[in-house]
Amino acid sequence: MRLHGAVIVGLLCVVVARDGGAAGQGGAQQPNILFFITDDESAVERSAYGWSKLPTPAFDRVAKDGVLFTNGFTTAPSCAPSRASVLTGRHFWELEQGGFIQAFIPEKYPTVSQILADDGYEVARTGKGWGPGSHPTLGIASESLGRKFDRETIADPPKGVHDNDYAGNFAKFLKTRDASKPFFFWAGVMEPHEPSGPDNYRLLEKEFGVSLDEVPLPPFMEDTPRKRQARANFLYEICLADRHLARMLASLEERGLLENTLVVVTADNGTAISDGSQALRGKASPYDLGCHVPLAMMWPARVPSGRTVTDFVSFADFAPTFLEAAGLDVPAGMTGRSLDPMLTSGKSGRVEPERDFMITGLEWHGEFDPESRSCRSIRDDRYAYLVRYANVDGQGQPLDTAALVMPVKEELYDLEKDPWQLHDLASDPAMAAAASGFSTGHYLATVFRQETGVTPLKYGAAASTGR
Ligand SMILES: [Ca+2]
Repeated sequence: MRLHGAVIVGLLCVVVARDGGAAGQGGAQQPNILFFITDDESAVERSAYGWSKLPTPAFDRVAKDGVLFTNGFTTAPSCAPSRASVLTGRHFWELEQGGFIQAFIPEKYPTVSQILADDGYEVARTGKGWGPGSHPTLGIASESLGRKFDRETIADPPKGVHDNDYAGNFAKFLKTRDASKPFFFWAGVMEPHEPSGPDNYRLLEKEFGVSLDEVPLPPFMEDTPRKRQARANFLYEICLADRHLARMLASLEERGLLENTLVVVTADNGTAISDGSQALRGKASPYDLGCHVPLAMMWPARVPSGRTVTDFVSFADFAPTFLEAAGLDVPAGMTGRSLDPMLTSGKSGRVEPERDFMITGLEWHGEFDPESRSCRSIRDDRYAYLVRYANVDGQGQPLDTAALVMPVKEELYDLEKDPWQLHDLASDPAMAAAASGFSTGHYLATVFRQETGVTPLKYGAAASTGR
């Protein structure tokens, strides 16, 4: 019987240490870690994934000199729970208040940044750290990411673009850091989060050579000049973010630090597509546009380059990866699983066969009754299945606590035929019969229910014990 790797780690309390743990005690040189995370960007926006033609050469370089992940997923399509998973190595549903936006991460959950700092790493950040949170004094705050480097600014930035010179701040950090220590630097780029400047589509063409007619529109969007402009205004900021990444890589190179730095490039959650009734297809939705994010990693000293890996990789896997890379023990409570064996394997394709599915979901994204975005989703190479659950009954009255986990709607998509998840097959009788045979069916009845507390309505019902 196959089990999710995260479950195995959680049950057996596996303690991981590379090279016998010597790296943490002065053996092999501990790597630096640069974690570069943009705000609100789906994987498809990057040309490396084949749909968009947007030039992001720095991201492409990281992929070429390291590994491109084709199935990188945030745990939740929302800023704070997504970032909380990165820091704690847990899925959002394991973090109590940390699973919500505008709440806090309870202090009992150790963060990778604090563990690294305790081991002697210099921890610092620029831009957006963990957040947004409304009660940071009750739990961790952005300060858990060490010293802030935000003073370097860009004079007269384009409209909608923050004036933080992220790359300049990283260079400042490199100049002033204690060179005897390895570092963990969190580059929290606040682009391409909306609002975007209204005329930046002109800059996209002028500076990056992408004209309006080359801007790709998801097929559910109406193709109008105004919407093309809005998309281009947004995409421009991705190019700007990539320019910062290029400068950061150059700064590392100039100082001879690139060789032993683990560089991770990703985005916290998917693209916010403002398209009226279709707005939930991206950010804050359980679809790929909400959860499937760009992901590339390089570490020249240790990770063979030029590979494309199809394993399903979660944001909960980052913290164990960073700790193992540093030769440190992974706390038993971290349910993510280190990517270090995969990174160092030299293999492409599906490296670890058990990484053949992903569970994501959301509790809340600031909406108010009666709207509910609460959902859980499971996705494998072929199918995506999701359940939504309500926070009010049919009369608009709040449900009691027990009822809050009751699913009210399910959706099923065949990604091979319908990659944009536009044609819900959940009510198709033929699909229901076929679904019981696909690999996802197994997980719906076992791991999905165990990990998320939600019983699927149909496809997992036969094998579940009921609730
Ligand atoms: Ca975000």
